[in-house]
Amino acid sequence: MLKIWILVLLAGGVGWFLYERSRRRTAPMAGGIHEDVTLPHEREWELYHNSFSLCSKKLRVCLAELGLDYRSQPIDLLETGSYENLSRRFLSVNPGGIVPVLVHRGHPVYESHDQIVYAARRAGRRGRELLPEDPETRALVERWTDVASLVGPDPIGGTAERAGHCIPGLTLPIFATMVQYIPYTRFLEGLLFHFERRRPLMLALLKLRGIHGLPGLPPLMAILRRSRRDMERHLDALGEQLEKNGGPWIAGERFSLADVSWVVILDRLVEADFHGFFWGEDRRPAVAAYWARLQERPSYAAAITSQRCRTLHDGIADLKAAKRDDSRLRAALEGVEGE
Ligand SMILES: N[C@@H](CCC(=O)N[C@@H](CS)C(=O)NCC(=O)O)C(=O)O
Repeated sequence: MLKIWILVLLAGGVGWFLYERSRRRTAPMAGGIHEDVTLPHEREWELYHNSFSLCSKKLRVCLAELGLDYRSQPIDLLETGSYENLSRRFLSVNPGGIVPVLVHRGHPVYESHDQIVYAARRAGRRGRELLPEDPETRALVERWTDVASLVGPDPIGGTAERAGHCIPGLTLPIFATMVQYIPYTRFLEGLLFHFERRRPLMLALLKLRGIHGLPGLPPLMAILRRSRRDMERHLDALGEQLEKNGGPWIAGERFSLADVSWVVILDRLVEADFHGFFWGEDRRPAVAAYWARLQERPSYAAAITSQRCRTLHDGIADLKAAKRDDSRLRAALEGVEGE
C-alpha cells in the first residue's frame, strides 16, 4: 500500500512539474521596444521593478529625473522574498523572467540601458538635458552609461570593461545575509524553471554557508576579488573624469543618464558595505564628494531610500555586525593582510 502511495505522489510531482514547465518557459529577450507585443495596461508608462534590483533602481531614478509619472508594478525576486518574477503573470510581461520592464502604451521595453534611453527620447526638454544632443557630450554620456551597464548573457564576465559587471560579485556579501530570511522551499522554483540556474544555485549556496562561510567558497571569492580589483580601476577613472571636467556631474555642469547609471552603482557599494573600502578615509575624494551630491537629489530619496525593503535593512545590519565580529571575514572581503 505504501509503495502505491509513493508512486502516486511521484507521478503527481512529475505531472505538476511538466505542466508548470510548459507554462513557465523562460528565455532571454532582446533589448529595446517590442511593438509586436501589447500588454494589458492602464497608464502610458508602467514599470515592473524590484526594490533591491540595481537595474530597477536605475529606471526609478531615471523616471524621477525625467518627471515621468508611471504606474508602479513591484515584483518580488528571491532575495527580497519570493520568485514572483517566475510567476505566470510576470512571464507574460517578460519571458526572460527579469526586471525591470518598462511598458510604454502597452509595449514592453527590455534591458535597462535601452529603457533609460527610450524614456529620455520621449520626455521632451528634460529628456534632451539627460541625453544631450551635441555629439561630443552625447558620446561621453553614452560611454559612461555603457560602463555602468549590465549587458549580455554573462553578468559576472567583463568586469574589466564594465563597472556594472563588477556589481554581482560585490553584491555577494549582502546576498549572503539577505537570503538567510528566505525559506529553502522558495529556491526550488528558480532551480526548476529559470533558464539561468547559476543564480539560484549560488544563492542557495550562500544560504547554506552563511556570511561567515563566504570566505570558504573559492569560486565565489575569486569572482568577488576580481570584481573588487576592477571596480577600483573604474572608480579611479570616475574620479579622474570628475576632476578633469570640474564636475559636479560626469558630463560637467549637466546631470545626465551617465549619473543616473552611476548613482545606483555607488548605492549598491554602500548597501554591501564597501564604501569605506572604496572611498572612505580620504581615498578617492572626488568620488566621495560626487556620492554626497548624488544623495542630495530628490530622485535619490524618491527612487531609492524610500523603497528599501525589510530584508535589505536586516541584511545590511547583519552584514555590518558579521564584519565587526569576525576579523577574518572582514579581511577576506576587503582584501587586507591575512586574506
Ligand atoms: N541586462 C539586464 C539585467 C537585468 C537583471 O539582471 N535583473 C535582475 C535583477 S538586477 C533580475 O531580475 N534577476 C532575477 C532572476 O534572475 O531571478 C538589464 O539591464 O535590464
